Amino acid sequence: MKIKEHLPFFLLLLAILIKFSWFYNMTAVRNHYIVIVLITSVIYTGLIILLSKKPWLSITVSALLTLLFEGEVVYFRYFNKLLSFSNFSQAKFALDVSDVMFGLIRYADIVLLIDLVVLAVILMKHGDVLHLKRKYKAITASMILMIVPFLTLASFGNEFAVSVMNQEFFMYHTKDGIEVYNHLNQEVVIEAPEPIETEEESIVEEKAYKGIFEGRNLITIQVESLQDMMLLQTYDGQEITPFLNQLIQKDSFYFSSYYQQLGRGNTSDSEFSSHNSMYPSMDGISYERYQDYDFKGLPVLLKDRGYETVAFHGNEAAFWCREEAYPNQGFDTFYSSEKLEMDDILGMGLSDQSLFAQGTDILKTIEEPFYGFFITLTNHNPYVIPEELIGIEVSEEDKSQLFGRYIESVRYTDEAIESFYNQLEASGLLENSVVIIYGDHHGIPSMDPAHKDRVSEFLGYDYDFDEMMNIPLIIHAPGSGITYQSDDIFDQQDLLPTLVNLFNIDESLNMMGQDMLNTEDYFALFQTYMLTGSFMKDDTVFEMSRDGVFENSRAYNRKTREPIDVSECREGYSRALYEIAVSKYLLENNKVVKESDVTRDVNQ
Ligand code: GP9
Ligand code: MN
Repeated sequence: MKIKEHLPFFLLLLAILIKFSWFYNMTAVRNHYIVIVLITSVIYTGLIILLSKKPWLSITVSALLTLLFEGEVVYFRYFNKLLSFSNFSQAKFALDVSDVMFGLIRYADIVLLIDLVVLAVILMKHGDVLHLKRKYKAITASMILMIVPFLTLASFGNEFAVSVMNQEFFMYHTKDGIEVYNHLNQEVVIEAPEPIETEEESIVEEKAYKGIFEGRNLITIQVESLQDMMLLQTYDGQEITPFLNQLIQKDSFYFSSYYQQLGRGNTSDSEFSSHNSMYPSMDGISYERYQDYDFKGLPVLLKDRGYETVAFHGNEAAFWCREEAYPNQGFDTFYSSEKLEMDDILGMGLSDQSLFAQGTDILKTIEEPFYGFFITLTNHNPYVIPEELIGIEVSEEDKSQLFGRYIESVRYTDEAIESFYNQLEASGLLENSVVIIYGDHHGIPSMDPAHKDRVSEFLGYDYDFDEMMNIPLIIHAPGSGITYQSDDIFDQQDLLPTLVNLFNIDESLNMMGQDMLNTEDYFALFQTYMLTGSFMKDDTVFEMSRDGVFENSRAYNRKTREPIDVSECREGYSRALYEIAVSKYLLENNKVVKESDVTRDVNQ
């Protein structure tokens, strides 16, 4: 072989190897890294060679695939997960968060283009080096087909094949495509899962706090991107959330280890989990997928008891399919941007200050008791607050980063909530109300080293998933005299069961969560950011491995930060999978409010 003659081809191979080494570094491949880089490189090179007779086709396919690789990297930076065909339903909302997306692109991403440059030069000048003899073409084609035995082996549970399949670009997307196709074609019937052995649930005879809020109005403030680490915390000697800190101290239940519970619908899933105590879907947006289904979540239960139920959000009604979903979720009226006066736009929509002011005026006109559900928007990534509205001093260096802007923005929302309280008090609505405040989900991704390092420095310990996904929950009841603080693990599934007890609206319901005031079982599972199978129980944090192999997972103690042997986490892992299967079964078969052969309580 004449090396010189084939030099352009070797250069192309080298560029492709660099491209994928970098790609898999960016998508956190840790197991079988070299094998995976080689497999993708072989398949990708094979495609180029097979198409090289038509240079424009070859370069178009590479360019399109490269665009996908970049999309994958950007998505991974935010969601800690590869894209799925089930993400298509989210795509229509992507433009509205384009500034977040563009903020995730790095200059270094240019590495992904390296082979395209080499390929363009080759096709222009030395196109023939890619023209292989027929028999070599056959070999190349058969190398692409190596996907088939891998997927077959993985389907039999071979650990190596499973690990490679879940990480390698072409195999993962082939598997994902088949799964999503089957779902769309209704070939998959969601069966009731087989019950698993778990610890006996503690049965509480006399429920604490039963009915103490019966008959009061309820106002929920779901705060955009509010993390618990901002509360009871100072920045340069200044309290970040002085008003919320004050609320916690008086007439409140405060849960400081409360967790977000999301599927594919982000903010809307936070609403869905909190209102329905069901795990949101990973196969699409729950508000879209289950919009015609029967629910008996918080708004419906209150409506059945004579409450007027009203939702407020300063964005278009169609966003996250709220418009279609809210009637069956139990809302009488939805005040979205179409119905509100859009008189003060900040970031993605109406400012929190204006939302609360208009909301108070509307609440004054409706008959009590009412349920007012407010979804704030101002504290949304990229957290840009106009100078004159910034109520906290942040250093120039921090201000140039997400972390500093986040602190300014959180303070803005804290002040907006304070104004809301003042208006509610002045209108006489506050004293007979209960106000719930919780964050919808995290605001600063811990997966991104640029943010992780600064937040870790701020906290004084490693900023990891247990801190990132920790949102605050405050249940404030003026005049109640309650000062209750809990650091036990709960999540958004647990809100409804807790309120069912506090408002005495108990019914025979299927709920995945539990009453936080009447349990000693502290458990939360995760499906986003940490992969399905991940969970937290007591002080243990278990993060399911990126490659889907249990033994490759990671576990640590959230208080000591010491590693824990993953073999101790089998039971929690099985429980997480089981609970997701039960929830999926109930939702997919529209059995949330109907008599069901499966309930959440595995001991029944
Ligand atoms: C959109 C708002 C923000 O209406 O709720 O959604 P997010 O981008 O946080 O999912
Ligand atoms: Mn949100």
